Amino acid sequence: MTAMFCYQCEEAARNVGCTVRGVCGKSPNVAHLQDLLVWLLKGISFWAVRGRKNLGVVEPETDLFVAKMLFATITNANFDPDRFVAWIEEAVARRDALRGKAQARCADLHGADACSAGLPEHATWVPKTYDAQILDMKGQVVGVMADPNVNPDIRSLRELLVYGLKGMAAYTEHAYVLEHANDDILAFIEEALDATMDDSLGADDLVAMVLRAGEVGVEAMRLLDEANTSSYGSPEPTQVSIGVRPGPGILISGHDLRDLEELLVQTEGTGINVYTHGEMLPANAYPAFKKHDHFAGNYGGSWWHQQREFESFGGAVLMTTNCLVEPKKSYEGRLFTTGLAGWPGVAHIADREPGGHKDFSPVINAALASGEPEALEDGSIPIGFAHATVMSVADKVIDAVKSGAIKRFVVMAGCDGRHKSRQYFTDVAEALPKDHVILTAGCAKYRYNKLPLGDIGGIPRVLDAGQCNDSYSLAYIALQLKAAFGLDDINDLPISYDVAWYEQKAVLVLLALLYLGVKHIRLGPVLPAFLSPGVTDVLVKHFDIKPTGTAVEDVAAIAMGA
Ligand code: SF4
Ligand code: SF3
Repeated sequence: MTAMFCYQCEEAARNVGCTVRGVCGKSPNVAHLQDLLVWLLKGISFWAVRGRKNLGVVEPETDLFVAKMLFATITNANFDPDRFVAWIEEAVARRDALRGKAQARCADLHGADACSAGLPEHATWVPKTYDAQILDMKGQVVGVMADPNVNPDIRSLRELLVYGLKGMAAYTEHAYVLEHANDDILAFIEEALDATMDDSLGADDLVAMVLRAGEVGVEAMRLLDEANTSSYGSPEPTQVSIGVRPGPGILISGHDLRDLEELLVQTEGTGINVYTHGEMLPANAYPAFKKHDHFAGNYGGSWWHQQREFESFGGAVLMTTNCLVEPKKSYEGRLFTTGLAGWPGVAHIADREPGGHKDFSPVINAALASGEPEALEDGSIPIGFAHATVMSVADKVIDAVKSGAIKRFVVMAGCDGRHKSRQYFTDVAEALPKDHVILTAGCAKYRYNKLPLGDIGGIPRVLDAGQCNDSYSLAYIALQLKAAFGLDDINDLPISYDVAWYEQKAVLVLLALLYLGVKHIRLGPVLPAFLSPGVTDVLVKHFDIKPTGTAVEDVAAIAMGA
């Protein structure tokens, strides 16, 4: 197997790139297949953009397929080469169906010769066979470093855009699963993918496209927020149990709320308790889920603790999305994936048919045949501070700010990860002055959500808005406070940003914040490897982005309003 190159997440080896095997566990084979799939998605986009703009040819199912496939290549979602081979075959078939329609329409309008000249390879390439090794070889020459002569800043901006689009695709796919659609988002994803293959675009054009990705990203997050809250109600302040109950259990992780809904219905009356893990924790605050008596609370911490915690859980485990870690033999037989998640050899629950539901009976049977969860801790933690809750006490919050009881908010949203340096976020949370309130979303919260940080006049000092998928709440709260205080500039709010990143949804959240004009963001534990020195300079110059420093220095600066 020859070298791979991937630097899309915070764990990129040596903060340069993974070249032997992903730190995440991604094999070179899967890395090459993912590179080939993304390249083919650019080929689909080539035809989708031209079909949509000039020819009246639109294939909505293929547009959604592009988003799903970008989501499938997000860090820690899918490691199964067989699934990628099948998706590559589907990508070629969809691209060529779109190409056929677009070229036929073009020929009608302009003559056949005008529609088949000068086509780029990604718009036309077809493999001789769908053999994994053949596809692997092609993947090796179409990845990030395929053309060594590309200007490093151009490469950096193209990849920044692709990773932001992966995050956007994930949010959008979640909304579509709940039957909330905005085809303009899918059209933008294709327009931007197509732009990454356009050599006529310079750095300024790509910076503009990156900021548009932030703008469309806000809409994608709003759409998902609407999908979640209209389906399951607005999250409400909730004390979630972190202990265990007697009896068999299913642990559900990832971000897909519809999977949880169907699992809760199908486990009703079976004697099985359903617990959340990692990013599913915020589901405990939704009225539609809380009404199930066997919805038992949260078990364990963030994604990277899963090998130890899935083992001690003892029951069946269902991963609905990222972040999946290589399973240990001790629980591999009771682990299931569904949706776009996958690991070779791990049982996969098939998608629902239109109008139907998934069949979780294999998960239920595995739970009934397995042991009971071993308690890791007990007590409860507060969650459910999404925008509706926070804005329902807006007067109290505004009064607290005006009276000085709350001096500052610190947005500490984002991801968690394995690096020891992430202790920084725990240290910051502990050291912040007692009149500072943390606003969080995403699994970054596990670095401090069990600390006794107290409250300010009944307002908890950690306001947990939910999953990384709920980051919209934080932007919404900031915009509402800006209006309430009559400010022109969002940066005049008493809010500091100390964001933890790991995967590509956090990249999209960052782009959304930049689009909203937020400056002075601290980003850690390290700046992304895919930012070239030139692109980093642009971000520093225009947005004053900076890497996290030491906890002591940063807390001192935050307390001074920086
Ligand atoms: Fe490395 Fe992250 Fe890519 Fe995995 S996703 S191969 S850890 S850069
Ligand atoms: Fe975490 Fe994988 Fe959602 Fe990125 S890192 S927040 S799960």
